[in-house]
Amino acid sequence: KFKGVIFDLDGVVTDTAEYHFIAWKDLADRIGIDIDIEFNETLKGISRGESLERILVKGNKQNDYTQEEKDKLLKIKNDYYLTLLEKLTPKDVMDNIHDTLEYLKENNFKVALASASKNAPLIINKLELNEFFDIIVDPTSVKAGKPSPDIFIEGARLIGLEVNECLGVEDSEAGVTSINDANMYSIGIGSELNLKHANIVIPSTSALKNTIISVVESSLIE
Ligand code: G16
Ligand code: MG
Repeated sequence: KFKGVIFDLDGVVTDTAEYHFIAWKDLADRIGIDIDIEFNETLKGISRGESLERILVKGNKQNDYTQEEKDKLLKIKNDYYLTLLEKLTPKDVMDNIHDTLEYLKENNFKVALASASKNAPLIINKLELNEFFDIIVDPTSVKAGKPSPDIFIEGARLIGLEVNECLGVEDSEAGVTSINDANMYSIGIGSELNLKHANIVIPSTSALKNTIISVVESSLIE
């Protein structure tokens, strides 16, 4: 039944969350807003523009900036983030992801990337994973970001599959909601506590390949 897998990027393929945090923290400091690592959790899977809105709300400064000023702030954040990405190498691919992608390729699964990040093509390049992805969804091509299902639905469309033929892999609460509302089978990576709405939760990517194999096999005998 399952013929495709649609991956989230940050927190699943590689851990860029820390780099996002360093860059957001620097920006927030500049405008006198204090953010901590716990607050950063709520930004996972959330687009760049929406993340800034949430930071401004946190500092009660949501009405202090024009769109033009916000665009400048977003550029400062992204420029810093890009310098941090320079350090990224294939060693930064998360545990078991390479094996999983190789398995999917050998078994003719379609594979898509559904990341909120506009930097996703650059990151996949630096990780040297291009050959494994049939498509990378352009997050600006869909109406609404995660938790809306749009990006996963678009991923399925671009690889030519029905949503119920796809598995989605996510580490964020918003992302799992996005997969579920796209009517796909969701695999959550992380804590049961945050991801209890996923069809199956595994604590880390280490068991991803075997989890995918067992989900695919049990769908065949149903
Ligand atoms: C990632 C991160 C988010 C980030 C978003 C946009 O989402 O988890 O924290 O805000 O991308 O990134 P950029 O500023 O590079 O466009 P995902 O969907 O890969 O988890
Ligand atoms: Mg993520």
